[in-house]
Parts: sequence; C-alpha cells; structure tokens
Amino acid sequence: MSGWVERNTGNLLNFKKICVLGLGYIGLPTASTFAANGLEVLGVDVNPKIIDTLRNGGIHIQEPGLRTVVESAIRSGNLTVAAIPEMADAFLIAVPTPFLEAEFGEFSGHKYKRADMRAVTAAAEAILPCLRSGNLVVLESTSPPRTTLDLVAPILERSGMKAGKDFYLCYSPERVLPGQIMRELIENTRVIGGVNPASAQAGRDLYALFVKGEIIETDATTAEMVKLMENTFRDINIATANEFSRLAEKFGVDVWKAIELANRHPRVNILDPGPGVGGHCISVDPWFLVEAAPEITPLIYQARMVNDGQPEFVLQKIRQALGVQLAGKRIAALGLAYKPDVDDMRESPAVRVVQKLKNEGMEVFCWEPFKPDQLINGIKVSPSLESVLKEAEALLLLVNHTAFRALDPGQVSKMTPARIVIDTVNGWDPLQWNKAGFKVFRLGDHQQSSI
Ligand code: SAJ
Repeated sequence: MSGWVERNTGNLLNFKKICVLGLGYIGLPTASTFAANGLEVLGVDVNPKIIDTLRNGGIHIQEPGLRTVVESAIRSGNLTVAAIPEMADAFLIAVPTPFLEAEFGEFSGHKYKRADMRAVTAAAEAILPCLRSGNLVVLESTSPPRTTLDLVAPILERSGMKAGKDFYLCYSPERVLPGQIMRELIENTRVIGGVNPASAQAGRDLYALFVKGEIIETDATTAEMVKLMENTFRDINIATANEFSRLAEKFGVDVWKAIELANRHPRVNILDPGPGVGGHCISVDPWFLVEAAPEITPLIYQARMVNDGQPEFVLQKIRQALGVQLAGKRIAALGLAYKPDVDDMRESPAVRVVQKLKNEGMEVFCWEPFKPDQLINGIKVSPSLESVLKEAEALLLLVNHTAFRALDPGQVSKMTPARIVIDTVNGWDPLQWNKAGFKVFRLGDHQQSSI
C-alpha cells in the first residue's frame, strides 16, 4: 500500500493541544512553531537540564531564528515544558536514534552499526498512559524501515486500542537542514506516512497548521524509506567525491577543478570531497538500511567505509606536507564542527582528524569559533584564533566556516610563524595564500601550491 491518491472528504481534525517528546534540534523548533501557530504545546524532555534552561528563558541549541520563536512561544503561554507527557490531541516523537556504541552486527565478516531505538521505545511507553481514542501519534525520529508498524504500534496497542482504528499513527520524517531549520520546517515538502489512509489524513491536518510546502500522504514504511534513501543517496554521492579526490591525487589532477568541469554536464552533480561525513544524520542513517538487510546493501556499506576512511586520507596528506614523522610538530587545526557554520560537533570528521594527529604525538592547537575556550570530546579549544596561529608551524583547515574563508592570508602571515597550509575543504584560494608566502597543500590536488 503506497502513494494513496484518494482522500476521504470530511471535517479536518481539530487539534487544540499537542505533546512533543524530545526537545532537540527537531523537537524544539517543531514544538515552538506549532505554538507560534496557536496550538497549546507541551514540550517534553527526559533531560532535566533542558527543561530548566527553557523554563529559565534560555535555549540549549544554536540555530538561526530559533531563540526568537521559542521566547515568544513561552511568553505567550502556548509553549510549556515538562518531564512527562500529559493527555493531548496529538503526540509527536522527535527523540534521538543514534547508533549503539558498543554493539555491532556482523554479516559475511563485515561489522555494521546498529540503531539505538531505546529513546523511541521509552517515548512510546511514556505516551501510553495518556493515549485516548481519536488521538494522533506521529513518529518523526529517523528509524529503520518498519519501526512504526513493528515497534511503535505494538507498544501503543498495549492500551487495548488498535492503531489506525481507535487512534491514528503516522511516520513523518523531518528533512530540514541544520542552519536553515526554521525556514525549511515551514517551506519543505512534508511526507506523511500513515499506518492507514485515515492516519495519514490526520497527520496532514496537523502539519497543515504551519507547513507551506506540499504535504504528501503515503504509507508509514514508504515514509521511513524516503528519509533513509535521501540521506543514503547523499552519503554515496559524497563517498564518490571522496574516492575521486584519492584518484585525482594519484593521477596528478586537481579534483576540485575536475568536479567543476564534470558538473557542467546537465545530468551530473558530484558533491564536494572533504575530511569525511559527520553530523547525526548522513553518517548514521545509511547504517539503518545496512542493519535492516546487510545481505543486499554492499554499496551503502562501502560508501560508509569510504567516508569514515577519509580522516586517515587527511593524515596521509599531512605527512606529505610535514614529513612522515609527525611527533612533536605543532599544527593549528581550524574548525571542529561537522560542517560549515554550525555549532554541532556530533560525529565530526574534524574531531576525528585531530584525535589522529594527537595519537601521532603532534601538538595540536584547535580553534572553533562556535565553541571558544571549551572542551570538545576531550579536545581543548583555544580561547582565540590569534592564540593558535602564533603557536603553529602549519595551518590545517578542517571546516569551511564563513569566518575562515574570509581570512586575509596577508594578515594571517603576520600572525603566525607557519608557512605551510593544508586545506581539506577547498576553502582558501591557493594563489592568494601562495602570494602571502604559504606553501599550500589541498586535499584532492597532488600539486603543492597549485593554481
Ligand atoms: N559533506 C561533504 N560534502 C558535501 C556535502 C556535505 O563532505 O558536498 C559533509 C558535511 O561536511 C557534513 C556531512 O557531509 O560533515 C553532512 O552534511 P550535510 O549538509 O550534507 O547534511 P546534514 O547532515 O547537515 O543534513 C542532512 C540533510 N539531508 C540531505 O541533504 C539529503 C537534511 O536535509 C536532513 O534533514 C538531515 O540530514 C537529517 O536530519 O536527516
């Protein structure tokens, strides 16, 4: 059952109060946006620190535009927060689904990562005592195929009610890009998969309160697959780019130039190589498909291996620039975030590169403009850019933050004794840095200081 086109006519469901379980990068923007659109929203989180911060008028996530919406939602009284859910018309589950750190699956000698579904299970169990006939429950957390049918429905059906008959149950993936969440939440196309058509319609009625993009109804498992396919497609595309960067170095080609030329073909769109793939989405979600069917997902598995292998490739690049023996050498690492212009360090390849350099015995001075003077995964971030530059004998660009791209190489050369630059993200114009007296090594380009 997929791609329903028919829609029963009838009155829209009338939602007055909803509970949003999980107040993270997706739950908080979603809860506050519903509240801004007139619903009474109870935001629920198991982390007491998050509840305290929000109750005290603070916010624990940096996302452009979020603070304003949360503050006004709380001030209006439409958004309140608590540790456990209450009775409501609808319940949204937006809790994390990371992978298990210590438990792996194995197929044909290959280890694969497995989804940690404990937070989804706990959220469904927390809803259970509040669930009433006619309610809507929506799972938003990225989940392996069939989670809505095989994990969430059975928990909720312990109430004695039947999903799709006595209450509505949907899967609706979030698809927003960190850094642009507030806009994309409203404007993106929204896919809503119901356990039956009536559930999908109920989901549409709810999200139509603020979604301005198209709302498409389908079945729950299709909606789960859609989400996983989107991120897996991107992961494989980036893996291709990363493998091209290795080939380019072998064959004396500048990969950035080659990709630019290949992308002039009307049906080619190769993404950018870099130090690897991070974040809690693209580096995690493909594993949910591998876990679900390892025997038919060799390509998805290999793409993960290639992207996870990229920090090692960066290490080789650094050896090329600084010599095989790295112990005792002093390097300034610029950027620890998982991608440009976000404060999120989860699964960051930059962090992995820094850890590798430390394991080599290098002295690594880190600068991350979003986390000055803080400890990130055991890595100390310096208080300022100046302080790392003055210590270093080489500069390593790991994240293409706007602030780094804007650096003037002439100015930088006066602030550092370093005369070697290793650019893993094509953030700096080699010609300009060359002119300022730096020898430039770029990932995916075999030449030094190439122009
Ligand atoms: N990256 C590259 N090369 C590229 C693009 C990205 O190496 O050309 C790296 C980034 O540096 C980062 C990682 O990939 O380490 C992921 O970054 P991203 O910007 O591609 O994606 P996310 O994880 O921030 O957000 C993705 C988005 N999915 C897609 O674009 C298909 C977003 O729409 C999803 O909502 C989000 O995952 C999610 O929550 O699943």
